[in-house]
Amino acid sequence: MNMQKDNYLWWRDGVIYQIYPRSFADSNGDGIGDLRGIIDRLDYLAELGVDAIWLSPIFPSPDVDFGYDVADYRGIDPKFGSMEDFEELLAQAHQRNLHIILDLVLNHTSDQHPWFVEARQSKESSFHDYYIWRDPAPGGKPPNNWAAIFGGSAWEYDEGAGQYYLHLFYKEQVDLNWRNPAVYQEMMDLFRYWCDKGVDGFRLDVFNLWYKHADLPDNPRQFPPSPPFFRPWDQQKHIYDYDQPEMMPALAEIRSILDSYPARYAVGETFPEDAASAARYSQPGYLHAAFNFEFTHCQWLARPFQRAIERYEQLLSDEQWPCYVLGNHDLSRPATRYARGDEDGRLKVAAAMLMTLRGTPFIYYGDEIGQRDIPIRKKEDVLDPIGKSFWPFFKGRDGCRAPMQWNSCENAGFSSTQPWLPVNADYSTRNVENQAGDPDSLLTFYRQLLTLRREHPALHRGSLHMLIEDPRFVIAYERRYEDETFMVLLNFSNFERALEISELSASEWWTPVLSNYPYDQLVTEDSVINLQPNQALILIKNQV
Ligand code: TEU
Ligand code: CA
Repeated sequence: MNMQKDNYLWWRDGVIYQIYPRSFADSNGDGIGDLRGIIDRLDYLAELGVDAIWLSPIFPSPDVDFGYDVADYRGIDPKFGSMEDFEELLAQAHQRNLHIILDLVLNHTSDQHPWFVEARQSKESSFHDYYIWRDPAPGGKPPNNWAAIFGGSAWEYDEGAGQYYLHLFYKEQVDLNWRNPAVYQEMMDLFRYWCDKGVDGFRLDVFNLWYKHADLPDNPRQFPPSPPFFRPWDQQKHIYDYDQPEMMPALAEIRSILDSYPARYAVGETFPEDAASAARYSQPGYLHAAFNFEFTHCQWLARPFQRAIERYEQLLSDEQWPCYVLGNHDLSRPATRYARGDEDGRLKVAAAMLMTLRGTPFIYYGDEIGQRDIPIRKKEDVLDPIGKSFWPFFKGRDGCRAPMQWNSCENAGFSSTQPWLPVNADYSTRNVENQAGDPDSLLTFYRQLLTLRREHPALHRGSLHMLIEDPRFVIAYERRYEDETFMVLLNFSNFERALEISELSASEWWTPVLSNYPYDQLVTEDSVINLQPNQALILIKNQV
């Protein structure tokens, strides 16, 4: 690993890699990825040049929503390994300067969590008030009109308690009552528990849903419904079921707990995704960052991407830090959205952009080799519960969760047995081993980008100036820090595009430092650069 500049801060200046643990590497041949598998691949991640690993949930879970239904916030699911394995992962990661981020799902617990098992026994149970219960409305109906994000009503009647409980996702994912001081305290203690173990940061699942309006009023109707239109959820204005003001002090307290340890980090997932509310929750004193998902909705055109960057930069104050993603475990992979056939040109442009913008970039496992979604053909094959319920309107999220393609051996080197989800059929050619040995591969380009970014504060810390106001094909910007300036040129089109440097930038000389095409010439003020189809070109300003 390269020497780091003195005030390099891992979560601000570095790059974060998301692992979906079921699908990364299986060490014991049960078809499910595990912590030992990750330990075995730490050298790969260190070589790639990332600074941190976000692990999708590894806590004990009955897997109704594959880990996003947690039955014990302080344990490790045996299918992933033991607490000793986790401690070893932490130690081995730290040895390589890799930080570990856990995914905390604190809006809801599994219905198998001991708190809920107790809570549903009766109204008198001391855990009853850990969750949100109401008596049936007249006629036995649900207490209000709220809808679940995963379909149907947000209320489920429970015989044992003789009341309805609230669930904004599946009925097996029961919403916690954050207004109960005991729940609140549990959560604050949980942050301390994992920080004391040496965990470096947290990704907070749907955190803006933690607080609901205390009186649970009906939501007004939304007409016409919002996309994707077919759920009761889409037919309401969500005034009372999330984004309540009590969120802010809770985040402030979490922040002060994290700040009592060195260099801890919290990144939040707002749902529904909304750049403005993400910006509000990541103000100084609250979360370090909140995901901006706008890129994941952009068509492959220069203008929408540049607009997304500009909007975001405007939303954030100078003390705030952007946080970009191209994909995650809920979304179709960028390769499936952007790439044409088996070609990776566009993915190189996307990578160059992500790695040279202001802010913390996230890489979802497998995107560095351009993994494509696996096809989902039949309802019987679907494992993701929302794919089953919403078939055929939505086929679920299995497509982006297929095993990591390590090599051309059977099961792509992921496992010695048949994996829990099929490996993509292209694994015999598209895999880490092949790309690591290929100077023109996407993986090699990612490695080069990460090295360059780490070595130059201008690329991670510098200011950002757009050079073309209303781009049709090419996004061009400068990154500057102290006496260093870079120019980044990204050709989003599939054709050659000529750029006159004098029109872009002051009269200086530029030296190309990285591109996905061969380059040799120095660029002078009167040069015309012919960008090749989907070329990304990074240049550095010569010192005079
Ligand atoms: O996601 C929030 C969420 O509900 C959406 O991202 C949803 O998965 C998507 O719109 C479906 O198309 C978080 C987690 O990332 C997700 O994996 C969990 O299922 C969900 O919360 C519940 O914990
Ligand atoms: Ca395993």
